[in-house]
Amino acid sequence: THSYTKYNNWDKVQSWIASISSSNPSLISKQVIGNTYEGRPMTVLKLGKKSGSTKPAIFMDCGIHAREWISPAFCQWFVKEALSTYGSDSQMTSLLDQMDVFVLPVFNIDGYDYTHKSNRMWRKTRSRRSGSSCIGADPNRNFNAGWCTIGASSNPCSDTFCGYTPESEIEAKNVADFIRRNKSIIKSYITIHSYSQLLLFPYSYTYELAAHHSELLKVAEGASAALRSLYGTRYTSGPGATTIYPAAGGSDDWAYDLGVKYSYTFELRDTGRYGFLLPESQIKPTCEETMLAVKYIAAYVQKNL
Ligand code: 0X9
Ligand code: ZN
Ligand code: ZN
Repeated sequence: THSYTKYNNWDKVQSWIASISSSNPSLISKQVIGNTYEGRPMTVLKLGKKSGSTKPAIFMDCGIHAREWISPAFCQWFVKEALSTYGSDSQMTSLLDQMDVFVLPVFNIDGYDYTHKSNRMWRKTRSRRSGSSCIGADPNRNFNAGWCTIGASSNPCSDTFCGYTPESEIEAKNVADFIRRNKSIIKSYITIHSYSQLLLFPYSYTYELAAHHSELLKVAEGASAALRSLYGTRYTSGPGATTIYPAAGGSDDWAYDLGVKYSYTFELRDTGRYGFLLPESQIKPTCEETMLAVKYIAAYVQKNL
């Protein structure tokens, strides 16, 4: 049975997606944006009060990397909190009245399933190509943003394999197609990873500063301060290239260059004690503090529509 304070496997997340979207039809709907390599449906949840006109939106994904289990846990938490606080929390109410939030609870479903069944430390997709016995590519090296020029490998056996071409991974293509299709309404792209306690923004494929660097930094610092206000958890903010490492082909840089200005990558708890194996006892505090940061970004985006 599904629990917000446990790491749910894909079967549990899938049935949760079905039940949560049918239980709240006035605030949530779902759409399949394509299937994974192994044929699992990628379902995007749309949160927002129905409105006559087209609303601006935020897109958030979790679980690009299979082993980062706190990430899908956060997307599930976010959906629950959005639904349960709409109508009582003035910020959430105003957000969902004015905007839609698209949530992809697990991006790399095949990999996530594999970490539950076979190899807890798997990172990549699970795609196969004739000519190599190694499986999968790094979805966060497979986007068309300085693709495979730095911090990525062209070796199919590497954990940071960039893939055979940009969007060779069907999961990356499905997400990129969805964002391209909805480009005129998507004002912010938020992608959730772990671990290191960082709030990153473009660029990671180059050391050049983004055109909106100062504003992106200001918002990231505000979001980090909001996060820290709950339990004192410290985050570092900055451009990916200098704050974590240079790495091309990421979804954040790709979305930004497409025109989605407020593009952020979260690296959630912790700083290495448990790393990817963050205990379930930390799911609730991690999600509660991260909610404050995501809501801070959302409020800023909303104010600047
Ligand atoms: O390397 C990554 O993809 C991310 N770190 S992780 O440990 N979760 O793998 C950081 C992504 C930062 N953004 C880009 N490199 N574009
Ligand atoms: Zn990651
Ligand atoms: Zn809460």
